Amino acid sequence: MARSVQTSSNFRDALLRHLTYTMGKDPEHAQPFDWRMALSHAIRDRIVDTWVASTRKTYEQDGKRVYYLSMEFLIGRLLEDGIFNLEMVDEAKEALESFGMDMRTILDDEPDAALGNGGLGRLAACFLDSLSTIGCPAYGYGIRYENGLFKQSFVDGCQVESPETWLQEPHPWEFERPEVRINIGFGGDVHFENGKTVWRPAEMIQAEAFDTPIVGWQGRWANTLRLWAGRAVDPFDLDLFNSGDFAAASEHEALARTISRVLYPEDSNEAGKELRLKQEYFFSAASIRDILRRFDSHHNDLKLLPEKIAIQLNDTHPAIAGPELLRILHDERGLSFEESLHITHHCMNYTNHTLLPEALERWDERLFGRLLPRHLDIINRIDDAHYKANPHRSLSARSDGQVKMGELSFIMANRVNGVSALHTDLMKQTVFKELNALHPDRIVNETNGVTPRRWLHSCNPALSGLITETIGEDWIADLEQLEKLEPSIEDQGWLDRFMDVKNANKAALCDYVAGVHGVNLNPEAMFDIQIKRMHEYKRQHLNILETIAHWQEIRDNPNADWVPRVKIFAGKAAQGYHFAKDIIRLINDVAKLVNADAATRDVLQVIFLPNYNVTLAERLVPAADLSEQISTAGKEASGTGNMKFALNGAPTIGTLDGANVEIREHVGKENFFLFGMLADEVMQRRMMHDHAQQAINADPRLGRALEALRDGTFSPEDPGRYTHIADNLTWSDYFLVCSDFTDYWRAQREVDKAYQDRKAWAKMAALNTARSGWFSSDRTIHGYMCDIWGAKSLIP
Ligand code: NBG
Repeated sequence: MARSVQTSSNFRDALLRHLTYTMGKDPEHAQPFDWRMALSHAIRDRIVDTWVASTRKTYEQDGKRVYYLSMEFLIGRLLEDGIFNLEMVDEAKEALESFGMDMRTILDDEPDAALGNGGLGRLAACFLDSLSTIGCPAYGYGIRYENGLFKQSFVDGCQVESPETWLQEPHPWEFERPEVRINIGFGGDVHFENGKTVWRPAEMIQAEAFDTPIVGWQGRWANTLRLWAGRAVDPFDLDLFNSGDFAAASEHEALARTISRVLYPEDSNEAGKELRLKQEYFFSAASIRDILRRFDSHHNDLKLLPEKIAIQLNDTHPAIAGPELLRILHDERGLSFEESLHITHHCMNYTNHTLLPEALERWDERLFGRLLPRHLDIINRIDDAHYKANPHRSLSARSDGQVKMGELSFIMANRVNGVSALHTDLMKQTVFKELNALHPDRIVNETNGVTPRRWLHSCNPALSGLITETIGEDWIADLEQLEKLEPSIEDQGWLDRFMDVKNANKAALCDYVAGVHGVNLNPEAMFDIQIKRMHEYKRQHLNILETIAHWQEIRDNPNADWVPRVKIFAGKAAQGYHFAKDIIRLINDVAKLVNADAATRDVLQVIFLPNYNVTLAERLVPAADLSEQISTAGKEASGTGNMKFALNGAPTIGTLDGANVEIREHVGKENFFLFGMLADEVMQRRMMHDHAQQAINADPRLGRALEALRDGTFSPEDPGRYTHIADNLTWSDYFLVCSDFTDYWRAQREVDKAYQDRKAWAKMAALNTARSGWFSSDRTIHGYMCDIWGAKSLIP
């Protein structure tokens, strides 16, 4: 007791010290920003102690280090995460309250670090959390985007993008490392001199390192996230300045900085292709140099490299790291090509995150050769060596004037993995069929997971508290212990408490939406939520079409016993993806009409919340009753939102796609609302030329909903606005919205029926929580460590 009083007064002192000496403020005049910075620094000090100890231990033990190269790290806010991981919630709260400050206000002042698009980037962030919790020595390497992904707002229901400004205020979590600056070359030509190949780049940009410590559960270990920022080698030209050309004098710096300015949405179009390739090489090459420098500081035999390091390529974006490592080993360190290839191969692994052909990176050979002439030669040699070893192969990493990064990554990698059981199987049958036949042991599956610290313990403290009270707190680092909740689920008193938590979370969301958006949601209604990037394969349009049909049905028969629902959407569309933007606008237009309809608004509300990000997800996931995971089967590699919802007690309505398959197996088929075609049925159905018309003819509800798009019901001021969506669904419908509509409708009515029996529903929701323990990213990381990296935990 005495000790805890002692530590909290120590922490209060630390807070005051940072407010005074780091921020230069007096408590009397400090703003929430000053308090947030002071609190962040006080928490950061504790993290740094762990960080320094972890780094020391890693050097002492000289174990294998894991390097996770990723174009995206969607880490979100860090202050609350740090406080929870260090178990300092009460201390921080008390310290702030002693100065009359409310902790929630301070936490909500932090901007969301939006350094990613969606699942791929968030997965990387969950992995960092798990690597630190497990104590596996690891580094995340990425780009310090000054503006991240755009901010989304709506004007007349349309998505409008503006730059994200998370770095405009000082960012307390990073440490600038001006001493770690690496020159990265582009362009130029390749010479042969004194028996050696030499690449003479025409342009140089400096990569400067910024480190963020990532602390694990209970502060036992911390790893590093190292992000690279673009800097000019020669930032300021004094001669130009003195000659009066002030703008040109700093042009170098401005150009160099553009390389780490924005993140391109992965499914955007041609725009910025060259800059994107430059970004990929920029951070991959800086990371490889840094990895070798660290290796060299303690070893002098490059043959040891595969024993000491494992590099994970998060999708193909960092694939150029392979040829870069090979180039350094061969051209600069003088190893033979074969030996360099052998070493590189045993260091590299590749995770595939999508089977969508348009998302598999391919680069025009001319562009590639212009920016990276030596790498193009090396890729040729890698591909030739593969051909020599496999003379019957028909594929190649270079064809039709393109460099194919998927094939290249597969050929270079020691292990290739998919992110759910179904996705890994489909990889073997489709995109990598031939390569899998040649290398049958290379592909492994590592089903995705999410960190229970952020996605339950910290985002849903009331549920976390109930769980801990019931089974103790070990579940936080060993999520499968949630199984121990099952006996309590038989106890009605416990189930009531479980639902009280859900209802309180829903009420909190209602307050937030009313406060920020001025919309009053009905907290008694079922909260039905679809939040993810906007994409046709994810089928937000299937959801809104069903909503329209449902609304029409309610209007036909307003006095029937309807189950009240609130349909919640959130998600960003890539700037250049017009169809996805039109779906956003449609949802907003439907919301406008439906929410104003006196005949239906008590039982149906629709809302699209702007600027979806990690922070918004943390509000929505705990408040969900129903999780929408309705992609066309075969298209969603895994999904991770699906896991977050199930873990927080929201059953899924979904197709047999991605990790939904495994979620259903774990939670039990009676606790999952399944609908839709299977992946092979999808392929069959697509062969029918009139699949959509047949589906429309067979289901008058679908026909009527499409008609409402055509007749301007939702856009009377511009009746033709949604005709193209109706036409697309009627005449092409690649993602089979129409063919799955009828079964989706059926499943939704089953959901209604189930929700009416509140006791049975509570049980289903609680079973989703109790049986989702397998979807922890700790389990996933243990899988990577054992099947792919051969890495070990250094926590005793
Ligand atoms: C996404 C998939 C998701 C998957 C995440 C993480 C890309 C390219 N892929 O289904 O669409 O959950 O990766 O693996 O962002």
